[in-house]
Amino acid sequence: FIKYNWEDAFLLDSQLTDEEKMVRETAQSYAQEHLLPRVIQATRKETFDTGIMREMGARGLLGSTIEGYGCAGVSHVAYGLAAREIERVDSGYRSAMSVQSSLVMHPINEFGTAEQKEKYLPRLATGELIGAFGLTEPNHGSDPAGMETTARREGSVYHLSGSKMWITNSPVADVFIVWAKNVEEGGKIRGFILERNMKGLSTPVIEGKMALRASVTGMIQMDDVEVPVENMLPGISGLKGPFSCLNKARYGISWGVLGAAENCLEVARNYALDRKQFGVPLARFQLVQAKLALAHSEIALALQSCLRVGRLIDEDQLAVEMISLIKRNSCVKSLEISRNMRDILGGNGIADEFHIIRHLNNLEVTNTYEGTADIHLLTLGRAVTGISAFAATD
Ligand code: TGC
Ligand code: FAD
Repeated sequence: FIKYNWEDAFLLDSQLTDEEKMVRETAQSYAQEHLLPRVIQATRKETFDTGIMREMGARGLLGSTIEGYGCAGVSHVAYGLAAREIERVDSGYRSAMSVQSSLVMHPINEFGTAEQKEKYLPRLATGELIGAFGLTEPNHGSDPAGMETTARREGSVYHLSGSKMWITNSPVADVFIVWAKNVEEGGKIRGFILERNMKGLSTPVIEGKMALRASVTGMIQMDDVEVPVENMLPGISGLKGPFSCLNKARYGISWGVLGAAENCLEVARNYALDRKQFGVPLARFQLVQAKLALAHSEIALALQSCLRVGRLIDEDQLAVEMISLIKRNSCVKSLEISRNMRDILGGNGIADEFHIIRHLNNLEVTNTYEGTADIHLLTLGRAVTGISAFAATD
């Protein structure tokens, strides 16, 4: 037998290529040296430093799975490993990377024209341009099929009207991928590329979030915004468009939240070894060990599942339900882990200098965005039974 390494239970390291390890190390050193020192103040003040996008771009972390246009062209496993390292510091920073990579660059790369790709991808890859993705609306979150935003063509422009809610990066974005119902196609959903300077577009900040405070969130309000016809994404129509982007982003979240959970475990373990009560370290108590051992087990199992799905994506063998399975599992387990690790710190567990309470609050959001835990459960329920239970009329 080999000696058990609790920090790498199933020898994940040995299943990675040299390139994947290199990407992980790049993301890890960037996150620890440049993001960690900023995160407490950013969270207290609810600010997002847009320079972070250029810093990520300089390290090849934006649109990293895309070939060409200045992107790194690495595997999906490498992308997942990078998400894990960034989110080890904060889910909000991983959000910024995910949105840019999976929700803005990916649809342009997959569904855009050659001109759209040339125009936007190189500058999104460096972080010179910041992107946002508008699907959710005030009246339609889990059911985007009901969206009310419309696009109405008149000559060489589409007129877009409607509003998008809870949009990561929208107040600081230069480019917006907005999904709207095209009136001339009987309400078929289409994707449009909007730019900051378009008349009728505004992006108010949503203030007072008690989670993901190091990420900026806002609305996209469109009051008859004129969008040139060449800014429509021609390669996709219907909900498949936004959902294809979500597959990628949800996959990244599945890895990312485990980084946050690992950080909670690391902090709680160190604390339990140092802190004494009843004359012995907290780590001596069976109830504390149980919490640490369970957290460790769930993280190890979840990492293997993410690795497996990443390999299947790279082999073109993905079924979308696999993403629902790992997105929900990683998010639900990480949230539970963060709660249990916070408990081990007692009163100190609510102090931001120990990081866990910030992760815990962030993990409430990761459980909700990109499809709530229950929506993914229903997706799996549909796969198991063949019966859709999303709507009362299903
Ligand atoms: P349904 O009838 O199941 O499907 C409609 C069409 O879409 C296709 N499809 C998919 N295609 C690709 N990938 C997937 N995962 C797909 N899921 C479905 C499907 O084949 C069908 O195509 P077609 O050609 O037959 O028309 O759709 P439904 O209306 O019944 O909805 C199902 C449901 C509830 C699962 C879906 O609406 C859903 O996933 N709701 C959750 C909404 C959501 O995730 N919103 C995320 C907003 S973006 C965000 O949160 C970003 S956070 C960013 C950050 O900061 O990190
Ligand atoms: P609702 O859909 O109203 O759901 C409320 C509750 O009802 C949930 O518990 C849900 O599980 C439950 N529920 C709903 N339908 C069913 C059902 N059929 N059966 C059982 N239970 C059900 N969106 C974007 O488009 N772009 C972004 O960049 C983005 N960033 C975000 C950033 C943050 C910080 C947050 C909080 C959200 C962001 N979102 C974004 C929106 C996010 O995707 C939605 O919040 C999410 O999809 C849930 O929608 P909702 O908030 O409208 O909740």
